[in-house]
Amino acid sequence: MSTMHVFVYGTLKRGQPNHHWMTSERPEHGRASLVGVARTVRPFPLVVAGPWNIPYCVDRPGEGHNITGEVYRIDAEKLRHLDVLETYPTHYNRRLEEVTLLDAPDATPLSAWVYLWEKYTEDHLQLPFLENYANDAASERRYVPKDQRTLQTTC
Ligand code: PCA
Repeated sequence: MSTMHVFVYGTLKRGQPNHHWMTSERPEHGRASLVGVARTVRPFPLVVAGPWNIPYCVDRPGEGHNITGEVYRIDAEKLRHLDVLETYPTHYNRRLEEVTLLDAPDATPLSAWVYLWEKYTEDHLQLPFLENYANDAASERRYVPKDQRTLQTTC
């Protein structure tokens, strides 16, 4: 069976609101196993944006920070399952990016799928650039789960 890596930096991380998409083991949802905490080799702007406070890794490599997230080994079914959540390719795009495991900083970087945001505007680039996303209770920008998005908006 072919496996690959995905690097998650937002709501799919452990302790975040969509992590159950990683751990679901229904056969049609595929399989994922945690490899470790990692950081992107290239910096990116990581922002929380829009009416639902969604974390976005903006597709402008070279700006922002080396982003901290988690790498998982996944099968093709899990990638298809995550694509449903992320509405790939109409909402997010995804690309293979190099990431370094924090506990193996001298090892060859891994190539991992990352969901990237190409549809940014100048407004996105005015937001604070994060290094490590967390949807914590104290945040003013609480993530609104997909099934709670009743707000109609033109954003
Ligand atoms: N989910 C994906 C992309 C942003 C998000 O919230 C992730 O965690 O990497």
